[in-house]
Amino acid sequence: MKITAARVIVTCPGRNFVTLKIETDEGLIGLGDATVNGRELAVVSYLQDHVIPTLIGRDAHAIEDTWQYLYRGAYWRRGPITMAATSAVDVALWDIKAKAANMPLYQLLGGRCRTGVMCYGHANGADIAETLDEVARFIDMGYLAIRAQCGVPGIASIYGVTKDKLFYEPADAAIPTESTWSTPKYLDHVPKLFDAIRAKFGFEKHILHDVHHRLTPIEAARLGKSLEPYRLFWLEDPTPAENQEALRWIRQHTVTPIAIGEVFNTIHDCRTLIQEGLIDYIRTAVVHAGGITHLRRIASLADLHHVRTGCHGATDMSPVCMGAALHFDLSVPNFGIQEYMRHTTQTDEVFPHAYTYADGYLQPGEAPGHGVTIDEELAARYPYRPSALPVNRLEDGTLWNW
Ligand code: KDG
Ligand code: MG
Repeated sequence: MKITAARVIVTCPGRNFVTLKIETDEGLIGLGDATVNGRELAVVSYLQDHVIPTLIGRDAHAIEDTWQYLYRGAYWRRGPITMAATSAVDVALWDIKAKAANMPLYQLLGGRCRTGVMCYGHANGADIAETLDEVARFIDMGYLAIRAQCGVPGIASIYGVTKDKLFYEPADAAIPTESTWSTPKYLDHVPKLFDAIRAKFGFEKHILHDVHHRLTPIEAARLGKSLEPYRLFWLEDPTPAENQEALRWIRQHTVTPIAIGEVFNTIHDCRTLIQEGLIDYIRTAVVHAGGITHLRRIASLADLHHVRTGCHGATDMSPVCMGAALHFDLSVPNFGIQEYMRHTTQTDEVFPHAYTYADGYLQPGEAPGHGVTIDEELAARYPYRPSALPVNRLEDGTLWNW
């Protein structure tokens, strides 16, 4: 089966998405997500100018060889743009292969390892009382695991907390907006949130929290220690992890489980973390870490070291990424949890999908392929809108991690 055409579709049904569509001489088509939040057009160019011309005429079944061709063959390995483009091709080809086999993708990946994919939703509130209300709402929706984020007194705006509830859309302006950050205020407030959550709801539900790369290792160690009584499922992105060795500090001080990796692109970004047992969950996403092919490699390494998966699933992972992730989640032995920040109705309409949510679990569905399609006519009604992620400054104006 030969690849006859490939095209990039950019659409903004509430937020920007970049989708690769690959066509074959047997009439089968495949879709892959290539969205990099705030840098969408860089991936469009990478695909259109450098990848698509090399795909035409290739064997659509040769997934591993194509992956190696795009990774080794580029000479310039790794990086979010290269790996998102590679991922889009990889996922589109897995979609095609599974359609050719007339099977849902998870069957090609070894079949089900579990009955469903446990997911977590986002409870966020301006203050502790509002966050508690949101946690209650997710419990009512059947969630078994809930991420809790809360405004901090004295900080005007904070990562994860907005007026929107089921979806959170941080890329809010063409030129990045700026927010202010205070580590001391945050560190004093956060334990109060989890104290209130456990006091009100007990310990039955899994509770998670995202630090969004804001702390130094020793500050993160202090936070992990102070949250131990509340038994978090995970503490996410406590520090930026370009410096993987820094995670040793956190590990030496706390038994709060650590999750990291949503901005990682390859196995090399998490090799030290996994091999030295410095983390508990690896959060690499299908779209940003080289597709199903590379994510399975990361999961296999992680499995050797008792590290489980926890794929990134914010709104900027398109439904195509979410669909593919669910087949991966169902089929890897060391699955941990899947993030599920819902998409807007417009996004769901542009990307009809087979996956469903019920009672705390997601199912990828039984449609052949990954089960996500695109309504191109509808997509064309939502043109690209430049949107950048915010930046963050300390109270004295020093640029900090957002
Ligand atoms: O593009 C950035 C978002 O995906 C990110 O801010 C969301 O941290 C995030 C999460 O855990 O969902
Ligand atoms: Mg995160």
